[in-house]
Amino acid sequence: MATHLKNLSDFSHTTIPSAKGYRFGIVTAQWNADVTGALYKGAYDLLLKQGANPEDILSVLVPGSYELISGADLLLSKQNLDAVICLGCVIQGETPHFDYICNAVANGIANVSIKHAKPVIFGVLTTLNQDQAMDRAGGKHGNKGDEAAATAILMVELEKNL
Ligand code: RBF
Repeated sequence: MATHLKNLSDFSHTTIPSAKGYRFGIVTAQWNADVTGALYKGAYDLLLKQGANPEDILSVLVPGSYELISGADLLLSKQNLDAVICLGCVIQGETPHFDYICNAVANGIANVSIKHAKPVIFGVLTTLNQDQAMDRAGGKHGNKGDEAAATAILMVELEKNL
């Protein structure tokens, strides 16, 4: 469903389980930091709201969205975590960088998830402009950070139940 029809912070269609006792990593890209800071706040607050302990949330920064891949890989290699949430914002510019970065990050995050057999969540906004990004970072379309954190909890719950 297109995000203009779906509020990213509306979970009325599903039940988000408790996150108590689960350990999460959050990797946040510093490019477009006003947007990614809002994504981080959304993700962190949702984990706490669902019962996660603050000491069970390990937060790190990386320079840009491209580095979310190695950031997530490092976290899962060096820490005992149940899931990693990757947060970034790639805004279309005048160069082909947008396509390269978006494709690399999407594929890279999927590969890290498969390598470690752990959920690695794609909480990356890919927008045409800053307004579209702000609309999805706590604006009129909700917060992609909330949605990424809810997805992480749901995937950890799935893994625990198998
Ligand atoms: N990183 C982002 O997270 N969002 C962006 O919109 C973004 N745009 C970029 C545009 C250009 C022209 C370049 C060179 C980099 C950009 N990056 C962006 C940074 C990228 O993810 C990575 O950190 C750097 O390319 C590493 O040198």
